[in-house]
Amino acid sequence: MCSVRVIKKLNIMPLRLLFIAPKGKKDSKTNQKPLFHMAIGVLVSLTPDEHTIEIADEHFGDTINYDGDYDLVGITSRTIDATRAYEIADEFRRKGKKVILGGLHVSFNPEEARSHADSIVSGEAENLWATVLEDASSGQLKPAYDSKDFPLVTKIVPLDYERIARASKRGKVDGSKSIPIYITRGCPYECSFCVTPNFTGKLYRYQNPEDLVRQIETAKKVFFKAKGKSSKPWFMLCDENLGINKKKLWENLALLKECNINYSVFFSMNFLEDKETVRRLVDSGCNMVLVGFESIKQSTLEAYNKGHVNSAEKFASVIEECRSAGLNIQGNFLVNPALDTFEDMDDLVEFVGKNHVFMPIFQIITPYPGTKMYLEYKEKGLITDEDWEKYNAINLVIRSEHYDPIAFQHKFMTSYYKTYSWGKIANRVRRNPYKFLNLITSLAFKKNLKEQLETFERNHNIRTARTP
Ligand code: B12
Ligand code: SF4
Repeated sequence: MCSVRVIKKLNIMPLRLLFIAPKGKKDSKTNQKPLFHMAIGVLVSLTPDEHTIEIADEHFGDTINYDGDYDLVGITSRTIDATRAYEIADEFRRKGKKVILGGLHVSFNPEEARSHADSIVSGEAENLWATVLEDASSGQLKPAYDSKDFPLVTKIVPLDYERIARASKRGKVDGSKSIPIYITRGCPYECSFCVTPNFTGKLYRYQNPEDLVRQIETAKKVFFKAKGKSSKPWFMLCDENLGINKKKLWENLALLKECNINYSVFFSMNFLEDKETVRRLVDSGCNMVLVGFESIKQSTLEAYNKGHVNSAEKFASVIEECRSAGLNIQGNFLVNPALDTFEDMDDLVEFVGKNHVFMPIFQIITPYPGTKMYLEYKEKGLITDEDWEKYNAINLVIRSEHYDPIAFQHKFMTSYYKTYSWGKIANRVRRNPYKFLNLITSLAFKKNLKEQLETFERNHNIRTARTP
């Protein structure tokens, strides 16, 4: 066994690798972006030391050096960024460089991606990346790798923050910019609009406690510098749903408390009904929880297979209890032309205003490839547009039977913008904990939404008198 390992090792030629996080033209401008793309962080951490790595992240405006001396260019893809990923891949290939495409979008669209790359990776990289690198260094890169052909991913690879910092162009940040980390992967629920059930969802996995604390301490050392009020680092927990197992959750919250950080996290609503969990979240440094409310109508929640996770009738009281405990709830709401009327959108604006929901996000339902919804809509011919640039959840890409599509989208955008009226921002800041955070995020969203709405109205020749 030992000799096999030695032979394999001898075969490895050190590679110069470039990892790219592309940014689609219609990807959001908000500053709620973590310091690096988690897929790239994982790839860096999986790569054996003999290879050298550079990272280019377009979300931070990094330029891409198409003439750089790279042996292999790895590009990640989410649907919203896929078209741009292909553009970059094509340009590198014109220059004679080897390109490998991976990530959520190409995992579910390998045929589409094939003409843009030398190799396509479908699924999670943890158990296949070493093989890909060995093949690449011996000139035997295969056209496709699928995680299904490798052992199931059951463990979380700790992130190598020191190496990520060396390879990336990001310097140290204060507590107003988030450093990504995750404690768990997966979520056992099966909401029809979500990619997770068909990707990481099947097996819920955890970090080792020692790895978690060590990573946070290293991340602080390489990425954080204290400045004035933001004297604590802010971590974005990129877990899909941290709350699944209460016992483990509480253990992890105790570890986070030891680390003395602020953090935000994705959580489903049902777990926030437990007051002790909320208390422990706050106590461990959580300043905001991103919750997919999706809809304030139970019938719509049922239609998304989320009725057993969310109880619309409890929303208002849970928000109020979290607020009293010192926790902001960021709400994500989906609007669907098949399930929601204009009056429902008015009710939603009223609900968000009345409950002072922190940093509300409205999205038009979007059937992302990889979801149950995508397969269903595709089969029924309900998808009207597969220009992936438009999959930013503020465009209507499905058929709208009851409303004119432009009128529906305009109603959506004006409703969304109304949740950032001056009056609602003032109430939000007055009522919620972390007032400064409420103010700056609201102002950033308001500016962004105003630009998007004005562009939409200009493009569609819509005139309105509006003063929210
Ligand atoms: C954290 C998170 C966010 C954060 C941080 C995003 C960021 N830039 O990192 C915030 C809140 C900002 C965010 C925003 C958005 N998000 Co989001 N987000 C997530 C979440 C919960 C976790 C993402 C994560 O960190 N994953 C961990 C990494 C390691 O996983 P990974 O990227 O899949 O990478 C693995 C493999 O794919 C593979 N791989 C990936 N790239 C490559 C490349 C190569 C070369 C190789 C070999 C392998 C490989 O290996 C990796 C390790 O196994 C996911 C849920 C999910 N299931 O992924 C949703 C998710 C990714 N988000 C989603 C969406 C829709 C969005 C938004 C468009 C929402 C909006 N309207 O604004 C924006 C888009 C912003 C953007 N460009 O990323 C969708 C994407 C669907 C799709 N098909 O693209 C997801 C899947 C949720 C869902 N609804 O199903 N998001
Ligand atoms: S609870 Fe959240 S992460 Fe889990 S399947 Fe539903 S939307 Fe996806």
